Amino acid sequence: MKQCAFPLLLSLLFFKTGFSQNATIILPAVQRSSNITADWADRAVITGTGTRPAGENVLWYRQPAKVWEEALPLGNGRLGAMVFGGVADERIQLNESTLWDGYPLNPNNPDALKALPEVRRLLFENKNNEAVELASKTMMGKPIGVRPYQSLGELWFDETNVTATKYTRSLNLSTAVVTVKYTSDGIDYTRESFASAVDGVIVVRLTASQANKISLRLTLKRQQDAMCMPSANDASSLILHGRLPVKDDAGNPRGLSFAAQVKAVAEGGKVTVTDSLLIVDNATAVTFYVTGATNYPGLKNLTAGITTSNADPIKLCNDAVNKAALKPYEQLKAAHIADYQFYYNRVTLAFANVPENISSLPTDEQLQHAKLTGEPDAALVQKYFQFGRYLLISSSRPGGMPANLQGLWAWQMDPPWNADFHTNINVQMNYWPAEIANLGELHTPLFDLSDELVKPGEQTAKTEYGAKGWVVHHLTDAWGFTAPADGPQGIWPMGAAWLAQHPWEHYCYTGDKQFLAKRAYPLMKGAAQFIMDFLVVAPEGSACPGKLVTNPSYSPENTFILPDGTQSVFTYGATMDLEIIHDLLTHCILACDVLKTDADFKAQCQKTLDQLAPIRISPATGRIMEWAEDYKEVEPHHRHTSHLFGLFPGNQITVAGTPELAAAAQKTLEARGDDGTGWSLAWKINMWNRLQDGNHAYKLLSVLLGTKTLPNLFDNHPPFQIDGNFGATAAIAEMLLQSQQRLDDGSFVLQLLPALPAALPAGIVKGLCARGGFVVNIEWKDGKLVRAEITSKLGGKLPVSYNSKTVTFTTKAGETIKLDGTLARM
Ligand code: FUC
Repeated sequence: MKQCAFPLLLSLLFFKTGFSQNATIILPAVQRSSNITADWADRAVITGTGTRPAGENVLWYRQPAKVWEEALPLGNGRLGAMVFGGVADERIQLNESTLWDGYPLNPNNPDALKALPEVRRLLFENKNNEAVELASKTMMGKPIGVRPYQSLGELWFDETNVTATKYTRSLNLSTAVVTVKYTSDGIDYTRESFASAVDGVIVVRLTASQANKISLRLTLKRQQDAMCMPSANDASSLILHGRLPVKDDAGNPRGLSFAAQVKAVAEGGKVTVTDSLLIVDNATAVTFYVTGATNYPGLKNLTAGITTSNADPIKLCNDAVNKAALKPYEQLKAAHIADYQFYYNRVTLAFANVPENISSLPTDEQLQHAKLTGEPDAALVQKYFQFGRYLLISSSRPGGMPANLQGLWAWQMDPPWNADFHTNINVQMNYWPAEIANLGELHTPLFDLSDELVKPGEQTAKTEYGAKGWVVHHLTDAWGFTAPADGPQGIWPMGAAWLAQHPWEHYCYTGDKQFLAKRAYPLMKGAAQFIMDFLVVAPEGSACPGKLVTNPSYSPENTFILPDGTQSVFTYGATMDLEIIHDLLTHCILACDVLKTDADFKAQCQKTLDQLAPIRISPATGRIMEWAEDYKEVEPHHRHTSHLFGLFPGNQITVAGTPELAAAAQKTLEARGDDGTGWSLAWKINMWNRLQDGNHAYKLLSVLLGTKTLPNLFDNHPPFQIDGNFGATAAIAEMLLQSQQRLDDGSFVLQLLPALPAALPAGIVKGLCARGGFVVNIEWKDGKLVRAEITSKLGGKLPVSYNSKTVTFTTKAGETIKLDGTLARM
C-alpha cells in the first residue's frame, strides 16, 4: 500500500510558476504529496511579536517550526506527537511506541562457538586483525542487524488564515500542554494540545474569539505502507490503516498492523468526511481526538513466549477516541494535568540570580545567547533539567516500552540507528535520571525490556559462547534481538551485565526487597552467570597472566594502533568490561547478603572478583588504560569514555576511596577533551561531577547547551538523539546531590552540593531522591549550604556529608531531618 492519494493531487510541495523563475507557490497542507521530510512550510505571513506566555518552565517561540527539530514534543508514554504550530498549514507528526518493523527471530550464528577458541587464541597472541576477520565471518548475527522503529503517520491540516500577528507557540512543562496563539483579522485563535495517558488520546482543541471562524481541511498521511480513509462507523473520523510488509524466510507476512484515527467534534459549523479529507466549516471551536494502535504483543507477552496478538488496531483506536469524545474537554485536560503532575510536581528546582532579560527570551534566543556567550543562563539550565524529566514522563510509562534512541519521537521510516535500544551506553543513559529525579516507576519499562531479553539472551549465550546465563550485545530492538549486530563493534557481550545495574539501583533507592528478590536479583544473577562462563584466564606472555579477562573484547567503539602501526578494534580484557563485571559481581554479592540466599553463587562471584584483572594506570600517560595493552587510540578525543565506567555510572573509582585511580581518571577526561557528541558530553559531565569538579562539569554543560542542543531543547548527537537530554538531566541533579558511597552497614552517604558550580551560586531544589530511601530538599546561597530537609521513607541510618564534614543520624520512616548549613539539626 502506498500513502493516501488525493483527488486533483499536485505532486510537488513547491512548484515553480510560469511567471517568474524564482517564485514558488506553497500548496496548502492537504494538497502536498511529495516525500515526507523533516522540513515544513507554513503559508502564513507572520508579523509583529508575540509576548511571553505565563509560567516559569516554558519553552516558547515567536514563529512556527520550519523543521521537525523545532517542533514541540508531546507524549503519554505510548503515543507521541510533534507539534509544528503552523498557522495556515499545521503538521502534527505522530508516533506509537510499539510500531517496530521486524518480528521475533533466532539470529544466533551457529558457526560462532566453533570459532571462539581460535578467536581467543589469536587475540592472546596479539594477532588482533586476524581475530577481527575470523569473528566477523563466524560470530555476527543472521540477519546482521535490527529493523527500525517507525513513524506512525502525520496529521496535516490547512486553515483559511494566511496572515497572523502576536504569534506564539509554547510547551508548558508544568502542565504538558502545547499552546499556539495568534491573531488574524482581529480574531484571536488558540490551539491547545496534550497527550493524555489517562484517556489514551492526543487532544487538540482549536478555539477563536468570534463565532464560526474556524474552517479547515485535514488529512492523515504516511510515507509508505498505509492508506487514509473515512471511518466505517463514525462519520466524523478519518483512519490511517496499514501493515508493515516484512516477511519471514518462508514468505509469511510477519509485519505489525497499525492504525491511527482522528475524530473531530465541532461546536457550531459542521464536520464532513470525504475520501481522505476531514473538513470543518465555520466552527466556533473544534476538538480533535487523535490516537494510534498496533498489534504488537507487548514486552510482557513476549517474555511469556506469546509472540503475536489478535488485537485489532482499528477497533482499539475507535474505542479510545469515542470514549474520550464523550468527556468534556476541560475534564480531559484536567485529568491529563493531574496525571502528569503526579510525576512532575515531585521535584522543583529554582536557581536564584536568574537574569530576567535573558530568562524572558524565547527559548531559541535563550539558546543562542548560551552559544554566543559560551555559558547558559541559570534559567535555561533549570528548564533543561525539567525538560529532561518531562521527556521521561512522556516517553516511558509503566507497562509500556522503554525510551529508545529518540525517546518515542521519530518522523522517519528509517530513523538514525533505527531508533533502537543501544545497550553500550545509550539506553542506560536514558534512565540515569529516573531514580534521582524522583521518577522511579518510570524506570520499570527498562526492567520489562531486560526480562524480555533473558530467553533470547540465554539462547545467544549458549549458541555463540557455550555459556549459561543471558547475554545482550551492543543493541537490541522490540523483538528480543541479542546477537552481535552491525559489525565487529557488535561483538560486545556486555549489554546484559550493564543493564543489570539498573534494577539493582532501583532497589538501592527504594529498599524494596520484594523487587530485589523477584526482579532485580534474577536479572543480575543470569547476567553474572554468563560473565563467569565467558571469562578466561589470560595466559603467560599476555598483559595480565593468570588473571580473568574477557576475550573477545571491544572498548565501544574505539580503535587503537598496534605496535606495527596498523589499526584494530578487538582485544582481550578491555577496561570497561572489567569495570562492568566488577560492578555486577559486587552487586550480586550484596544482593545475596540482603536476600540471605545462594551462598555458593556468592562465593563464586567473590572468587571471580578476586581473580579479575584490575584497572590499570598507563605508566606512559598516567591515564586509565583503555585496553589490556597500552595502545594509543586512533582518535584521542573519541566520544566514548568507556574505560571510565568505574567512575560513572559505576562507583569503583572514587576520589576518597581510590585517589590514584581518580587522578588517572581526571587525566583521561582531560585528554579526551571538552567536546563531543551530545551524549558523550552528558556522560563526561557526570564524570566531572563524580570527581567533584562542578566547574568543569558546568563547562561541558555549557558546550552541550551552546552547541549540541536543538531549538526544541532536544539533544543533538548530531542528529537528534535523546540520551544526551537524559544524561545531562541526571548530571544537573548530581551537581546538587550524590549518594553512591555505600558504607559497610548498607547505608549510603548523602553528599549535599558535591559538585556545585560557581555559575549556580544560589537556589532551592526540592524532591531529589537519594539511595537508602530519602527525599532531599536543599537550599544554598553564595555557593554555600543554607539548609537541608531530608525525609526518610524507610527509616534507618542517614550519614550526611557536606564540605568534608559527615554527620550521622538515625531516622524513623516518615521523619524529616532539618539541618542548617553546618549540618546541625534545626
Ligand atoms: C553508539 C555511539 C554512536 C551513536 C549510536 C546510537 O554506537 O557510538 O555515537 O550514539 O550508539
